[in-house]
Amino acid sequence: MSEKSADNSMGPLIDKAKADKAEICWDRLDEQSPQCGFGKLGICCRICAMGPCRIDPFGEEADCGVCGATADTIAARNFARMIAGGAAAHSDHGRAVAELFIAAAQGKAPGYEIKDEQKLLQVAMDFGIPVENRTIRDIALDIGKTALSQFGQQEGELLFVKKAPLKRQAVWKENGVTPRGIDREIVEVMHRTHMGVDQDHRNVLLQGTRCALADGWGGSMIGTELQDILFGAPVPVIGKVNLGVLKEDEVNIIIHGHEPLLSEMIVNVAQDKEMLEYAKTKGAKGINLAGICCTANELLMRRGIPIAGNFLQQELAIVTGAVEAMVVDVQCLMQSLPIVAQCYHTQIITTSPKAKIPGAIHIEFSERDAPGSAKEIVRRAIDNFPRRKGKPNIPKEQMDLIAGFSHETINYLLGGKFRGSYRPLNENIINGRIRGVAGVVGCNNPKVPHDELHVAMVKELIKNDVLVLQTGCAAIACAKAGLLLPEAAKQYAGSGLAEVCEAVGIPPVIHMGSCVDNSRILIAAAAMVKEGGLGDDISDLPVAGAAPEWMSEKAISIGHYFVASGVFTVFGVTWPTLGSQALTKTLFEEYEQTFRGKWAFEPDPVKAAKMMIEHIDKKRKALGIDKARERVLFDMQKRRELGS
Ligand code: SF4
Ligand code: MSK
Repeated sequence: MSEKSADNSMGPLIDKAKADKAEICWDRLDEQSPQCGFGKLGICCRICAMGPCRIDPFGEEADCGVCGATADTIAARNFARMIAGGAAAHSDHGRAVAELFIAAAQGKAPGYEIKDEQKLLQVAMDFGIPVENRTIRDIALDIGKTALSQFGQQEGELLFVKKAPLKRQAVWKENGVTPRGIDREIVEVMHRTHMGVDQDHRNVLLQGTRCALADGWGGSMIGTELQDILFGAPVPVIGKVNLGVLKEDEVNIIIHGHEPLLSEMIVNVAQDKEMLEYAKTKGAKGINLAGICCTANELLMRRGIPIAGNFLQQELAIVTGAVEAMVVDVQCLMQSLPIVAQCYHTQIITTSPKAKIPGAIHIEFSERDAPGSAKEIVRRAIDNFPRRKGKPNIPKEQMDLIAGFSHETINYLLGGKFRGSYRPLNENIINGRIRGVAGVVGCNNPKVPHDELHVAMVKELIKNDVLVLQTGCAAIACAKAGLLLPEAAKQYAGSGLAEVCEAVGIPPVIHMGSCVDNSRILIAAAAMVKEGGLGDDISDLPVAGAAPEWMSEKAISIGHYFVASGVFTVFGVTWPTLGSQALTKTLFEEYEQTFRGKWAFEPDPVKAAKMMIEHIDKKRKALGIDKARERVLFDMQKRRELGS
């Protein structure tokens, strides 16, 4: 095992990259080290030309910027801007889905259609759109237009806010953070963090909070719900994960990024007989698609497409020498991809007008002719197959996993088709077989050993009977370690959780999708509250959240909307407000009073898991169900009840 990664496929490829003189992110991290201490602590500011300014964390030199801004103000502005960046990324993804959705409903997007009518009717109900005696297309058009209007809405409340428990909605109202419109909240963060505007760190953070909520209960939720209608709500699917899914004798196309809009079409085209025949003329036995990052999660869940890897594997996939084309859309794309690709034969193809990279080929996705763009891309990849430089070096590592647990699936799996409900989950939490639920999500970061923290944290949680929900690169990390299989329950989970997993036939670690799909976790939490028996707010639930290897602004936005929704959330690696004691206290302590959720920072994943378990136990005690857990005994009668 390499010190850089817990994944055995990585060490030899990192060595190969060195031998091939392909510079990868760990080399660049070395070149960047030591990194700026002021930046790490969140107390440097360059938002006006009187600066850049930096605050001495020890109070010996400058204690404010040229304009008088203190460390608290600067750190709060930086933190709020991180939220705005993350919320913008998720929400602009949601907007792109809404736009495609409208075009599909109008019949102007060839190749796309409404796949999930049941979910369409559900979302129509959420939006208050009439459905009686109307065609699916008419309803869809209204849904698309209503969703799109949420971005530019100026007053009132976002429609999905109503999906939160009433008590949670009241907390938001009391604190003046109910999101009005998605774009409005992002713009207001940018305004209030401009030089010389909001200079009270608590007030800056409140707007950051409203912006994060506009992401979780707005932009991200719109992205998830509309993608489900357009491409089908995920159902459990068996898949494969890790670089071993690449095939030596086939054309390998990697799809990387976040928006599944074009890649859904690439999946169709790659299965086309004409394309398969064409691939054969170039000496390939077939066309093999595999994903990286969240586009991978989207395509695995809905189409069973294998996952080649997570964030830190994007460059190494190219280093295998087996990838004919890497097709990227938006977010988490390293600018180095075309440079690494120069050492091999891989073509990097950008597809979004919002994300071009020097050195890449640009084939723009247009909803008016998505099959055309997809064909051009697949053809290019096939043409590139004979240009491989020698025998590829594909690692043997690959693992099976089960993915595709949407809120709807969990409901069905737990309650059955005719009595779909979260009742069995709540009951098993109340009787103590399941101690609590944890969301472990987020990225990789080369500052910490790749995947190691995810796996260590999740193992500690399931060992202690905590059911784990995952999205993003965290889900991919644990899938590679074999934790997303039902068998993992027996091997790694505590006896209570293992019993439940065995009875229901689920893994102890549940894959719920991509980064925007963290909104599914919000909906699951709201459903647990609605089911009853576990309090009347998300903050009453024995649940916790974490991102042990985070790196992106999106992770901060996600973490903050979980905290503002009442969830204790702990991040690893580094924490961006440590230069301001006051702001850190607001996030780590005061938010527990106001929002009944709070942040914590703990780089050790096992210690962080223990903090989550402690929090879960505190909530169990407050609910009066801590005794039930002590009494759990798994006699034959109990086993029978569990299986019934
Ligand atoms: Fe410096 Fe204030 Fe300008 Fe920031 S806004 S760069 S702290 S003068
Ligand atoms: S892809 S945001 S590295 S999870 Fe969603 Fe992975 Fe983080 Fe990107």
